[in-house]
Amino acid sequence: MQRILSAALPDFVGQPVRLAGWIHRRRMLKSVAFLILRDAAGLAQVVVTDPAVRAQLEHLPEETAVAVTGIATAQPAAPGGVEVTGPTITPLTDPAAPVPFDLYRPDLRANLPTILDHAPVALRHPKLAATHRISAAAVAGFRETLNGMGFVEIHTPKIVGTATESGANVFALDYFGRRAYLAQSPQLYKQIMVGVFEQVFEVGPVFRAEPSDTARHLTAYTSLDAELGFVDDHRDVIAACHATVAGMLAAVTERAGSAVELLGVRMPALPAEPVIVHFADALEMISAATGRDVSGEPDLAPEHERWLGEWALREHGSDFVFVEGYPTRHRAFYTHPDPARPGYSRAIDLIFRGVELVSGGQRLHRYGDYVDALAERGETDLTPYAGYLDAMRYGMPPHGGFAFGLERFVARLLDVPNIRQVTLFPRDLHRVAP
Ligand code: AMO
Repeated sequence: MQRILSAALPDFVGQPVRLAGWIHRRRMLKSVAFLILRDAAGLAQVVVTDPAVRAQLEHLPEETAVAVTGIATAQPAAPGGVEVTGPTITPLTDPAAPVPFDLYRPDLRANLPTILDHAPVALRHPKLAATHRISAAAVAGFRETLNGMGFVEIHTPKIVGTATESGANVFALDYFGRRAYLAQSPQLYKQIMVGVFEQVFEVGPVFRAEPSDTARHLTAYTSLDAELGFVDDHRDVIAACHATVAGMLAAVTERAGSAVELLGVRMPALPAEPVIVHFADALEMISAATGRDVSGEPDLAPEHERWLGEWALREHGSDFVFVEGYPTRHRAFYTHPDPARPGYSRAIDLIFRGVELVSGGQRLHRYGDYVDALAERGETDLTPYAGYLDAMRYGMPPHGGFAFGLERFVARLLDVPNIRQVTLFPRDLHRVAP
């Protein structure tokens, strides 16, 4: 008999069915036993009255993978209004070892290190699984939106010869006796590929040797990158990024609606027009509001980002705010300065609920400007950048782009305090397993 998923049971009332999944919970009552079966689509109730099947169930602990055949029977009290009666149970593997927590409870009652240590089984909890369904929907939305706008998906090397973001937090590796690095971002390659396709995007892992133990940093995360050519300035980048956020949120609602409901996710407010504030104005507002002069600061501190997040919600009804015009010398070498405001750049960040979610901006595109920008940062040996700079020598249009941290996006969306709570198998200062 063909297997069906639990969600399809209502279509088979009165007929024999075959389900397969995990034993989510057993409830052994006096005259009857209930087996709650969990599969990819949800839960199904199986009613056991036959003493022999009941005796078999006694020896099949929670999480054992089984197949169940029986009759789909209408039962208003069961999930989906249908249960399975008269079952035969076939174990599909050995009885499961005791699980360190009860996966059938509405919430996983264990602390974060225990959950992460036991991730392979903890992730089966419906709420943890729902978190990652939302993550998958967000990625699907990223892809759909950019594909719809004519961007081409690319896949760039993760083993690279040069650091892209800064020399400090890069993992070095021994590459057949030579020094190589794990890619901190696809930055240089996505820019090069603008010279081929005009508009590109990539979804992939990136690596940061972050020595700090914070609730929003990982040493490996999923970067959602985009880059587009023939821009007028960074405002075109903001428009593309804003449309992408809208597409990601729509995809989460459409593709992961039941996960959103199960987790009680408060979907964020995103106005039709992006809220944009200049870096200098942001510092001025923060100084005025807090009574502490922060006007000379090179960057936004986490508490400043929090303040801006609250301001955007209060003043503009938006959970998102773009900050433009960060000081040039504190951004990466490829940052395009703002010709109208010396010292300031066309770099942007997007703050989501008070935390930086996206970085990006317009890039330099003339070869000579790169030589100068690298020299200003003490990099006079251009050999490591040779391939990249070739793209600039052979006619690169004005361009720009942006990158999201996927885990940051999901953490803010779900309003959880620690990024590790929404990361499948987090990597940090202390953790490389499981
Ligand atoms: P940046 O280094 O700011 O920019 O990274 C972009 C976004 O990635 C996320 N992020 C992280 N998430 C988890 N753990 C980390 N250690 C971590 N570091 C960064 C954040 C951040 O906003 N090449 C540029 C992007 C561009 O200009 O297109 C870059 O990588 O959400």
